[in-house]
Amino acid sequence: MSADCIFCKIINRELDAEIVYEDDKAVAFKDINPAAPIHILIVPRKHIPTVLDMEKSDEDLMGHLHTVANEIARSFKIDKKGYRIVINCGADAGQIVFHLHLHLLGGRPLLQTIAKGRGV
Ligand code: DGP
Repeated sequence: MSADCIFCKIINRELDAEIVYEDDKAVAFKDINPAAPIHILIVPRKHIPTVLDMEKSDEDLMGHLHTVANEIARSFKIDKKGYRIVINCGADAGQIVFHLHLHLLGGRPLLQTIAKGRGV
């Protein structure tokens, strides 16, 4: 838990968000500024600022976050048509919230670019 982190506050129910999934290791909620019809953020309960800060002991956790993303893709019925999972790391990637998160994007054809943003 980091006192100033908005995602920690969402995890701890101090800030509202539309939570779509949670378990003992992860929480997932709708992005406040969706870039696609389905845009879900999957976050670990553990406060890890960026993917660069993950430790060897976080490897299972990172795998779990991907399993959760796949489960959510199935539940939102975008698994057959396809979806994108994005992790932004640092300023040049456009990371604005420094609590590690996966973006799950789908529900429309996504441009053939690795960039996030309005053009995903
Ligand atoms: P990134 O650029 O990877 O750090 O993306 C952070 C995302 O978090 C961005 O798409 C908008 C979203 N976001 C920021 N603040 C909030 C919030 O308070 N609630 C929710 N649900 N999403 C937020």
